[in-house]
Amino acid sequence: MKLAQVIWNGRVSAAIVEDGLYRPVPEHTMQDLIRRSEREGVTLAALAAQHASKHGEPLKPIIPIFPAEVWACGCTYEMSAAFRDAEHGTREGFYAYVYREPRPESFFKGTARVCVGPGQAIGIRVDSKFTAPEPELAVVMGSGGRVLGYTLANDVSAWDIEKENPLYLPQSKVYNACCALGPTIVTPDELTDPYGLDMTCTITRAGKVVFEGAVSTSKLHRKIETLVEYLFRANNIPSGSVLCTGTGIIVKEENALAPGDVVTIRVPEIGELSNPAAVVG
Ligand code: DO4
Ligand code: MG
Repeated sequence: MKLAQVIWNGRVSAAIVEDGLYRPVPEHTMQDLIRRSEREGVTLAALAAQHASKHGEPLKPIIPIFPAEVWACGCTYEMSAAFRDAEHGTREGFYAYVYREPRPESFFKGTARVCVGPGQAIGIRVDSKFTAPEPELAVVMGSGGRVLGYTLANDVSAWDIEKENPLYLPQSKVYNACCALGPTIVTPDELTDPYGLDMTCTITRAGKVVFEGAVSTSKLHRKIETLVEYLFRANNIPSGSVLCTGTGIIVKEENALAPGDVVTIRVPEIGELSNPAAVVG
C-alpha cells in the first residue's frame, strides 16, 4: 500500500494513495496511524484500509511523516566512500574503512524541525559554497526497528564543510531544511524488494537539466536490517523515526546547488520527490 499525508478539511491527515488520488484517514496523522497500529497489533496497511474514506480525491502530498528522529547511514555505496576519500585531505582510506568494516557509519540527521516535504525548499547554508543533494532510500521504523515502509530522502549536505574536517560533519549535515522526505511511504507488502529499485536524480536550473545521476539499490553494500540493528544498539529510537540508507549518486562541485535549482529524486515504486533550493541563514 502507498500512504501519504495530505491537508484535508484544514488538518493533516494520513491518506491511502490509489491511482493518483488520495483517500484520507480522518483524525489520523501518519504518527497517529503508526501508534494505533502498534497498540492494536495490526499492520499499518490494514488499519489504513479499515479507516480511510471510500472516495479518492485529487489532493497534494505533504511530508509523509513528521519523524520523531531522522538518522542516516553513510559510505554504504562504494561511490560515496571512494569520492569522499578522493576529495579529503585525511588519512588514506578513512571512508573506505567504514565501507569495508562490519560497523556502519550512522549519524543523527535531526528531527521533524529540519525536514521538509515535496515542493518545499531544501536549504543551502549561508556559509557553504558546495552543498549537494544526496538521494537516498529511507525506511520508516516502528518500535524495535521494524520496517514499516519505504520513502525517499534527500540528505542535503554541505560537502565543503565536511571536507574541511570530518569533525565538522554534524554542521554539514544538520541545519534548517537539510532533509527532504516523500512523497509516499510504501509498505513492505507492496515494496517487497528494496534492493531492486532504480533511483534517478536531476538538478534543473532555469528550466535546464544541469545534472543527471542514477543508481540501483542493488549497489547498497549493507542489508537494511544490519543498518537498523546497529542503529538500535544501546539506542531506544522512538517508533515513527526515519533512517536514510546512504547515497549512491554523487554530485560534484561543478554542480553545487544554487538558489532556485530544483532537485528531483525518483523511484517509480515510491514516486517523485522534487524540491527547490534556497539559502538558509
Ligand atoms: O561520511 C559522511 C556522510 C556520508 C553520507 O551521508 C552518505 O554516504 O550518504
Ligand atoms: Mg547521505
